[in-house]
Amino acid sequence: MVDQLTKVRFTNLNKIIFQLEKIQIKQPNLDPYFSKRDFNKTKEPTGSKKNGKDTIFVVQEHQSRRLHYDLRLEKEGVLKSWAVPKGIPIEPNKKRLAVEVEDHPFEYSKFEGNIPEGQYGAGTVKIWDKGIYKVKEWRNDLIEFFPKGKKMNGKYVLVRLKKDKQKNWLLFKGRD
Ligand SMILES: [Mn+2]
Repeated sequence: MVDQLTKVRFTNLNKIIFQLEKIQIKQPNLDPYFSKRDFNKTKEPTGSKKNGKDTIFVVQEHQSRRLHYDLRLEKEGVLKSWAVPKGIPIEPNKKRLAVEVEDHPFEYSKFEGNIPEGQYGAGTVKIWDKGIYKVKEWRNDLIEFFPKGKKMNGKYVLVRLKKDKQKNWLLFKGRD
């Protein structure tokens, strides 16, 4: 016989499991990265070994079907990534669409080269800028960060567009 107290305990346990599942979903997850690629064919990195203490960023110029620039910010052992079709704004107040894409392994920050025809993102990848960065704020819908690169320098802001698909953000350079 299930008494009232047991029922309450089960309900609470389910709530806790639900919360844990939600937390897990928020953890960086490289499954989408691995599932999109055939590593017998592409030389893209599979490793996530971090070297150095600083938190790094990279922008990769990716000439695939359409030229775009991939902005990647290291967070919790992986690279949070956005594809920026029109490139990284260098001057304040120029807003650029940045489409959130799958997390990439840390070692992708060093990748340059060719992705073979027929593979996901086929084309060439070149590092456009890289360096370290500091975060002022990282929320679900707003990221304020300060990259120190050769081209990307000073205050930058990413804002998630709510009306759109949740993957669309705006990237702009703030006034320092
Ligand atoms: Mn890309």
